[in-house]
Amino acid sequence: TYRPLDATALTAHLATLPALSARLGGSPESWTAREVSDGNLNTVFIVSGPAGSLCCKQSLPYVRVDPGWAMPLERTLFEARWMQTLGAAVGHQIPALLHLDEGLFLIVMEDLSTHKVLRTALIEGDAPAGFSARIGEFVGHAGFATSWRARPFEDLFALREVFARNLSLTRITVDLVMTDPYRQGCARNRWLSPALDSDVAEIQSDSVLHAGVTRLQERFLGTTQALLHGDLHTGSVMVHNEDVRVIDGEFAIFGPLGFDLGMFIANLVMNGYALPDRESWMQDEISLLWSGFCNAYRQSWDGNTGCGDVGSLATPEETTHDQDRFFREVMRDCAGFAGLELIRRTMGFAQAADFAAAPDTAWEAEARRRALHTGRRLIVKSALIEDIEALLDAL
Ligand code: SR1
Ligand code: MG
Repeated sequence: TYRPLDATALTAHLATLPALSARLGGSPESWTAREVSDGNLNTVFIVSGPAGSLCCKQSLPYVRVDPGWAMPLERTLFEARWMQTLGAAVGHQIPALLHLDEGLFLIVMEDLSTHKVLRTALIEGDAPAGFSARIGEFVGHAGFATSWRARPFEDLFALREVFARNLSLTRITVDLVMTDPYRQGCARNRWLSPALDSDVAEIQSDSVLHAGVTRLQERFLGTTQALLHGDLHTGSVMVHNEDVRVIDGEFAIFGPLGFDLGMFIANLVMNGYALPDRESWMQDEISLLWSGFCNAYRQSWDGNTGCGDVGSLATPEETTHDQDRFFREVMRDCAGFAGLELIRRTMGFAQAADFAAAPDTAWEAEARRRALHTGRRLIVKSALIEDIEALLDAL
């Protein structure tokens, strides 16, 4: 039966589970549980014992940072399904799932306390250069493995049905990312100061921009290219030297790959705008993300020996041509979704913490203004942004 677990109740619950108790070692009296909740939605505890530690994540019946906002509990079930679905393709890039309790809406996974949240590392200036290549590979391998190219379509359609039920969190994305910021008077919007009033007013009255946003809504809800992470910002990645892990797959949904890539890029861009001397570093990371993605996806495509059951009719030359067409389409989506993320993290409900790390308030206001204007440009011009050079020019 569901009940929110505090540290004491969680420890007592783990003591009833022999496999997890063995991982912790010793007796339950020797265990410690420390709350490390950091995201907007759930509670997270690290439980440590003499032999090891566990990360325990539980849904609350509301949004953790806004308890007046009711939220169904099912999200941890979708996160567990996301981990199970991706295990074969990218298991080394996500935490190991150790236990799922469907009644308590509790998942227990590998503790990554040796790692640091990428957003924190970026703000503190100690992110290991090149992490974006690993994220690109993750999106490429996971994206191919959950596409019609890699699986019999009967299996794929069954998987799509599972994630098509991830309604509550998809509603959050549709509202917070691609609707609210463009609505005048929406109570969930907020921005730094009156210095941005006129920039926000432009965003909310720009019919060319709104037509671009509508096209992206159509792409997000009408495309089933692959199973997305669905919330791939820099707070959903943990790094420790060369080890780069993607966490928090609770927003998983089938959609266009450019959604994940664009969201990640936008969060790099905001860090690059907020902190001094980051721009060439930021461009290098974005290039690595894109080449990592293309190489991984192309490699899986070239090496695909008929796991999917649709026979290829293409010659090698035609396949290369088809791949190039595919990557141009992903890049157009990527540019547009990066634009949506820039705008919503600057004036929407869930903002990027990077801005507050700017050297002073004038710098922060300018960084935010740049994010809004770049976001608009990316959305409006996305149809023309078909390769990495065009994307970097637009940034
Ligand atoms: C109410 S949830 C707000 C945001 O936090 C999550 O991480 C997603 O980015 C969501 O849009
Ligand atoms: Mg999250």
